[in-house]
Amino acid sequence: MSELTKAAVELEEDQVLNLVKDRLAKNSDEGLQIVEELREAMNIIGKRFEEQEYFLSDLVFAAEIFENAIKIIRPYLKTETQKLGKVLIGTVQGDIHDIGKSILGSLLECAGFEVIDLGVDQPIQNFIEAIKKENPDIIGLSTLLTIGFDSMKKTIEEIRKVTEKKIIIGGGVINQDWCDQVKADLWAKDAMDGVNKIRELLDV
Ligand code: B12
Repeated sequence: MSELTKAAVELEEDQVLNLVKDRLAKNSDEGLQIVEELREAMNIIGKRFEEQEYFLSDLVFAAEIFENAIKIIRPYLKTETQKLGKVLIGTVQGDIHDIGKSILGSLLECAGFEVIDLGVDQPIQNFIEAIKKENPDIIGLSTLLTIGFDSMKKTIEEIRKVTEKKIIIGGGVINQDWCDQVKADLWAKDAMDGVNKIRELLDV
């Protein structure tokens, strides 16, 4: 486990933010690697929560640390200036997990996509209205909760009635089996994989 992952798991905010700043000062290309190490910490924190070693308040604090770290990292992620296409993203209704989806949004923007981020806990109707208004090239849905399955499935069913644009999904619990069952077009294991798959799909 890296020093950064360890500090994040221990919820040592000052140490995490200082390590992030130091590493970026030494090597400005490390942004993605740092995100990955923080994500590893989140997985460990999630396991500790499951084992009742950490409480909900710890998850809230962990999320705050992660978000503050991302604020420092964001300017270091490479930004392309061309517009490759428009991506609509959001977390489905019933789920308030935000961090993974927002990282996807940041990486897409850095890669040169226009991103419309609806936010979390989004009712189907909000997706439908945004699709009609924005006419995105692709739609990305996120959930981290097992109980997000039904919500995601229904959201996809309704989106299919108004557009033929492709739907990509992601979030902690999602795998190929889940993707097949909710009838999404494809899934991504992490945000970078998502960006690559979206590029492939749109041929850009
Ligand atoms: C932080 C956190 C919270 C924070 C979220 C704060 C925020 N602003 O987002 C708070 C405290 C609010 C929270 C609440 C809850 N949480 Co929570 N949470 C977590 C935790 C520790 C980390 C999640 C995270 O941010 N990970 C880091 C990011 C970067 O990773 P990621 O989300 O997977 O995203 C990456 C990829 O999946 C992908 N991706 C994500 N979305 C998308 C979308 C697309 C289109 C694509 C292509 C890719 C993509 O890209 C990202 C970057 O690579 C996880 C543990 C874990 N292992 O994930 C539990 C976890 C997800 N939570 C869990 C639970 C149970 C809850 C609560 C129900 C707890 C409660 N009793 O109230 C509530 C849910 C409330 C609700 N209705 O949503 C469980 C879910 C279990 C399950 N399978 O259903 C987990 C797994 C913890 C556990 N092991 O028990 N949580």
